[in-house]
Amino acid sequence: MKFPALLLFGAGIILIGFASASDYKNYDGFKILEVKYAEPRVRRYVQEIEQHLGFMPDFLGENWKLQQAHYFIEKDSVARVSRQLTANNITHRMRDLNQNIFKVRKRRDLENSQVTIQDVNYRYLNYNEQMQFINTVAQQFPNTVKLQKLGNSYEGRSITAVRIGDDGTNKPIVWIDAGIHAREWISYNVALYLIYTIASEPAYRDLLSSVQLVVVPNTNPDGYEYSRTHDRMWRKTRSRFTNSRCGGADANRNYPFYWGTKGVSHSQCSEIYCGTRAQSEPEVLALTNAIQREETRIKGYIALHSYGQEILYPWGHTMRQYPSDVQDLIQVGQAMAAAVKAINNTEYSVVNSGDGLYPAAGASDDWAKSRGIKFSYTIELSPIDDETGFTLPEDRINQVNREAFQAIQVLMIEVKSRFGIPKVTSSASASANSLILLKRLRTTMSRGLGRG
Ligand code: 0X9
Ligand code: ZN
Repeated sequence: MKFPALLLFGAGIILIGFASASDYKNYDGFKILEVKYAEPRVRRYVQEIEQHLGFMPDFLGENWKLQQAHYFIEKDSVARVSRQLTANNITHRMRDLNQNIFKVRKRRDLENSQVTIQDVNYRYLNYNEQMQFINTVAQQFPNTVKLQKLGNSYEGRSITAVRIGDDGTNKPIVWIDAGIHAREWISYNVALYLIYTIASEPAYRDLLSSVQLVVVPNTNPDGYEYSRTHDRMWRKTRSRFTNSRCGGADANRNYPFYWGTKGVSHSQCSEIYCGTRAQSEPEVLALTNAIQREETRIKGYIALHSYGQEILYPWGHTMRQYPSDVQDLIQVGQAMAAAVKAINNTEYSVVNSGDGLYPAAGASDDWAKSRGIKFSYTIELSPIDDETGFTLPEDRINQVNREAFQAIQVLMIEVKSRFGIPKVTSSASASANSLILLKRLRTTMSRGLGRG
């Protein structure tokens, strides 16, 4: 750690420093490849980039407003990739990395002090802090919040689900999970903010009386810790394989639906390595087992990822194939996007995950849909641009938390109105509140549809 400084912050003393390049894996010479795909010819090229380059470059995200795709190119491949693109008449830029993403503010772990919602809104937390936070929330709201262990990660960390509004009845469930990709840090904060807000604010009690929420705030704890301490760009799990110099599998290629087919790699060193077999990753096995145990009740599913500001709906394992109820998925997706926009004008685009820049099989959203979960999505959170990418500055966390919360609330309201068991509420104000929420949903939905 370089330039440590002792600062007084609130009641506690916090050590702040900056991770120096030597703390993290060195990415000197690596570039961000930016391809503008507005032209149909270039878009087709980008969709088939693997065949053209002979390998699948590490996709970072896309800026759909500027119609740019971003890839992370290894130092030794930069010249060759650039030559190939030029030979194919593909205009592109090889940009330097924003070194700020490697200068993540590191604080002394606050294990002995309480992690608060302020922390969730203004800084990235380590895994222990995340777990400490959900424990505190469970203690604070014992009637509303229960913790459930789903299993262990490869390195033995607990994968914990937070069940909110589980009163033993058969209410429909909305399931949210976060951070299957280790480097997509904002997703963890969004999940923790959701847990706290739904559990603590009386305004959501009525919603919770009809819909249960299950949130898994960290589905890849090993990968996340590794990304925090060793390699900022780490995406996969941390499984080790004998006789291989590379470890980890892309857990979002490891689900048992069209496993190992398109948009995956069978090479252990690839960022999109799909694992030795479907559910080879203990994290994926724990998640799929848990979901399957109550799949008939789960009506909504969202996997939180970053970045790109997109609400993706199935199918994503191939192109131009949609579930029979795709119109419902689009309609609710647009209602979610409209609710986000209403907060601060941030735009999310609702698109099919396979028709975008690349189909990818073995992802959680497709698998959830294949198990009969009607509203299944992947949300690529902010930012939209690659300038900060996976390291969204900490002062922007709060806004993304609030925006994503709106989207999830819309899904919960939709699940309530379609699948909720009608009941007479004891409190008049609770039902009035629910009516307001439903009315808001209808308005946002009609606005969303207007966007076309
Ligand atoms: O590629 C992924 O796993 C997701 N994008 S990310 O940049 N966060 O890695 C998108 C998954 C979309 N869903 C399917 N293709 N099924
Ligand atoms: Zn992701």
